[in-house]
Amino acid sequence: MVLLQAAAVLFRFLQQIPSSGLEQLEANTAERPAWMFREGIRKRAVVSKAMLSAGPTYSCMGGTDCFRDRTAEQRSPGKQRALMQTHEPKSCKVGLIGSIGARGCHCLLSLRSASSNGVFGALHVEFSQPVNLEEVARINPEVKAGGRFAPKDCIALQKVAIIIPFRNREEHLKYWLYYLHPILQRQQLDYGVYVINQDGEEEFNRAKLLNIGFAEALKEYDYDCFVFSDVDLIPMDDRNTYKCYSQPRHLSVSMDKFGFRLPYNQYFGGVSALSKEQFTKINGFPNNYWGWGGEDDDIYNRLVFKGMGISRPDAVIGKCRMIRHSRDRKNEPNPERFDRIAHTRETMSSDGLNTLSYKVLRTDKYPLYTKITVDIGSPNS
Ligand SMILES: [Mn+2]
Repeated sequence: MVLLQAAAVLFRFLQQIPSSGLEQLEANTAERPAWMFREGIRKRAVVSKAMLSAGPTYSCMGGTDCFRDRTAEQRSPGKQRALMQTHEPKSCKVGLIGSIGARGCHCLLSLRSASSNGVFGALHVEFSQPVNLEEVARINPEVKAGGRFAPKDCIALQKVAIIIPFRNREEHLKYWLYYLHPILQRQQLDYGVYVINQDGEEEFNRAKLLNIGFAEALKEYDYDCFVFSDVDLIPMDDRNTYKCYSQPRHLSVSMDKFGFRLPYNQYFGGVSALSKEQFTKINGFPNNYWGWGGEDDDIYNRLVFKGMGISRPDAVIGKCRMIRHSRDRKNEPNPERFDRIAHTRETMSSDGLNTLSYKVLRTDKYPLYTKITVDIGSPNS
């Protein structure tokens, strides 16, 4: 059904493309792999000299629809290159035809890095070498203090706060920063990285830390999308966009830990993305899941009870690695979790954003992330 709708959109889209060297795209649409329906429209095509000399163009129609042809950004004529055109409604004004550098159209996934380093898709992810954060900062000069980034040559489609619940996992965080900053920049997101550090020795409370991240990030910037990520999960494909969708998004669908498949259909743990609206609609996440487990199922229940469904990438794009670790001290399986999950419907309106209380102890702006250390109380407070 979704595929049919996507095909219909694609058909309408192709009807409107001006004849600017895109015949190849049109001629070969049948060969397009399924993932192309997910983020704009891309395909492999031979880039001709004519296409290169034409330069990158924006084509805007009727004042609302914008197509950006990035073909000419590819530097090597005659080679098989990714070719992309994307339909961005309501993002352009009439007559906006510019070159790269003009802040005209909204951002699309960039192919420039793909053409220069040959990587766009599957990524090699491993954890054998230690990471030096100064080096990571050096190779990511565009990332600003506190782990903020916005693309220079276009307007990002979404402002994304990435929230990482945290305690005593410095080594994992280094790997996360090392891998994710380049990916997120290639995805052309206007983003910030927030590490919410639980102070003290109480049982870990992942979901409450995520609520705090939502609240604190919004105090700093007008974010419209929130990606909630465990510190030890690294995507293995940069087409897995860390952004929000019309339905809440589950991103870590294909973890090595689970043999690259979902452990169960309702699984919503690991990495997820909710828009500001989706998050507030469910009153945020539960505040009283102390210790390991259950909070992700409670969140899933909340989404379902509010009539939402889960959006996911496919099992290839959704591949990710978890850094191997032993169970943390003070994060024992929560024995109350089964009972709590069974009562989400009754508890969700009185446990969440509207009952969130905590105290910020300190905020540190590091070059690659913002660390907010919080006192979140204890189970019986
Ligand atoms: Mn883990």
